[in-house]
Amino acid sequence: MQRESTGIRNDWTRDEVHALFGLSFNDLLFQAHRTHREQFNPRQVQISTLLSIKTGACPEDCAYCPQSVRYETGLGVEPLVELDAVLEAARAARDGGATRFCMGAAWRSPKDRDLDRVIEMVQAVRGLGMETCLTLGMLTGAQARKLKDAGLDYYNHNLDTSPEYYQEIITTRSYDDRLDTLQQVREAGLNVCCGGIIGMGESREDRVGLLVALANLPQHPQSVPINHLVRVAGTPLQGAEGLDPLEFVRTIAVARLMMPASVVRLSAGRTDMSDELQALCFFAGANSIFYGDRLLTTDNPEAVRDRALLQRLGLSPSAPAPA
Ligand code: SAM
Ligand code: DTB
Ligand code: SF4
Repeated sequence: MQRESTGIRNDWTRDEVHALFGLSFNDLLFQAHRTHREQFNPRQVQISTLLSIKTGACPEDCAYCPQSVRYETGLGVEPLVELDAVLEAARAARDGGATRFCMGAAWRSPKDRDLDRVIEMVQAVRGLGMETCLTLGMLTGAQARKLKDAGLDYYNHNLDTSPEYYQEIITTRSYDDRLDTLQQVREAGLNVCCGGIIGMGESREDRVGLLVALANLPQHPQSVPINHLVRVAGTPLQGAEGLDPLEFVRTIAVARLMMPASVVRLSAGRTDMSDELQALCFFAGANSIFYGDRLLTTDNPEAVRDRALLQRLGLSPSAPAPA
């Protein structure tokens, strides 16, 4: 377990976290930004690019997801992509300034045969000098160790929301399944990328519950993606009620205070955010983004817009961690 002497805690109570959310906006942002500066260079943002390596026809029923086979979202189904296509996309991402390449597959969990092909992709992308991240669904301990041995840097697996609200969003696997995969990934020695989605019609109590679940893991995830729901037509959440953007900023700020040394990623949903809102998120402690015109299947801001944004804010891409 982590120790309080390092300023890293994993014994947060929901009451404490409600108190943080309840601070005046200026007090919350001041505290979060101060913590951010103690831990990070506030002028640097880590940049990752995503590629969907297997798209659509997923058997799971995640209510937010355009890739579930259960919803009519008009998305084409694509089998596992060829290695050459992955390399080409990774090279373009690297040349555009990304330091990490994240590959996502619409699987409940990978088959061992598929994992071997994905491992070839990881090794090829590492050969370009980039960090690698995968998100492939649930993993066994043996699969997590195999990925670690192959040189994978990060594994993404999100808790998505609070344990209570989770059942409203996904019925085909449980919160405990998610926690189990996270344990396998952590114990294999991989860096953990784990966060959630905000704006799914959840209450503040659920946002508190998500952050408590993340911060009270035995070790804080090294990377914490905070996604804003992308409302995709055909999914059950297409009509989810909009969230006050300042509540989204508060969520980032509270994540920064609870997990001070973790990289907090301002993830999906930036296309609909103004530059000013994103600037507030960076001030509140976000220090990573996905860069490139696509996320997995939905749009991300165009690279040219992001370059201009970073320049306007005086932010620059951070170098990858030494291997
Ligand atoms: N199938 C694997 C899994 O679910 O673990 C990996 C791919 S899945 C698409 C990766 C993550 O994308 C999900 O955990 C979810 O947090 C995020 N995501 C999917 N659809 C989204 C949406 N419409 N808006 C925001 N985030 C979304
Ligand atoms: C994460 O938390 N967000 C990314 C990444 N991890 C894999 C995915 C966002 C997906 C948004 C919907 C889509 O493009 O399909
Ligand atoms: Fe499948 Fe992942 Fe989408 Fe859920 S989030 S439906 S597991 S691709």
